[in-house]
Amino acid sequence: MASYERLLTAIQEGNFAGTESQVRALLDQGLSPKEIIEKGIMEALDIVGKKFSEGECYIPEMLVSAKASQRGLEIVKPKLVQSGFTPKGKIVVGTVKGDLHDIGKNIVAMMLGGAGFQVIDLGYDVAPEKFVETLKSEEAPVLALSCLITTTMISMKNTMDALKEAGIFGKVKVMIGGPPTTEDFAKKIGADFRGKDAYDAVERARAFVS
Ligand code: B12
Repeated sequence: MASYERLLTAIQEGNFAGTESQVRALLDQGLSPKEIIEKGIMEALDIVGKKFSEGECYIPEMLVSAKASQRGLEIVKPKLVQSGFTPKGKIVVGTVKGDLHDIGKNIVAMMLGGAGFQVIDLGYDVAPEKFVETLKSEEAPVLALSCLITTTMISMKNTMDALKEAGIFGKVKVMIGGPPTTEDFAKKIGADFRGKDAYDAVERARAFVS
């Protein structure tokens, strides 16, 4: 019998097979992908993050937990995306330069994809110029930026500056997210919105393109 407790343990232990089987079994039990992501995957990473802060675990443990989470996410992804909608618009998504954290960004990208947007995911450690180049070549009206470390917030500002230099500031709607970001920070760098989670991202993307 699958349970959130078992999923939390599997992710914390970096047990890939256990993570996959718990996620599959929770889906079979009728639990929603949204709930599995929130109560299972994100909760487990929160626990790992707290342990890391308190010196109870180190980067290798954090990394295997992150990889286990990604395996779990791959399993829920088709369920999120399968509802079958017409594309609602293009959104360029990425984690900013210097930052390798991509789990939250992947969830945001997945949810946007699931909500019918055409997502162009540039991955992590993305340079400002790359965002600009892609926004231009794809003629995408929305940009979603993620960052997890306080020291990489500056890359969000640099990306906004690059939009200004390229003459597309104001023409592209920009949303930002990730724990160190705030609404004040968004205002300061000229972003249109700061979202707290992937649901905020979807809601705001809908408003941006409507
Ligand atoms: C997993 C992890 C790693 C993995 C990342 C693997 C990967 N592929 O992502 C590895 C091991 C590589 C790693 C490395 C490091 N990490 Co790390 N990591 C974490 C950990 C445990 C989980 C992060 C995570 O994935 N959370 C789950 C996701 C789902 O949440 P999320 O990203 O916040 O996303 C949600 C929302 O924020 C929001 N969101 C996110 N982006 C966006 C964008 C938009 C537009 C919107 C609207 C919403 C939105 O929606 C998401 C879903 O709802 C956190 C601790 C924590 N509790 O967060 C530390 C943490 C982020 N790491 C930290 C640190 C310090 C590091 C290192 C510097 C450690 C070191 N000394 O080397 C390196 C940095 C490497 C680098 N240059 O990036 C610190 C950051 C502290 C700070 N504030 O600056 C944390 C907070 C740990 C801690 N407590 O100290 N890390």
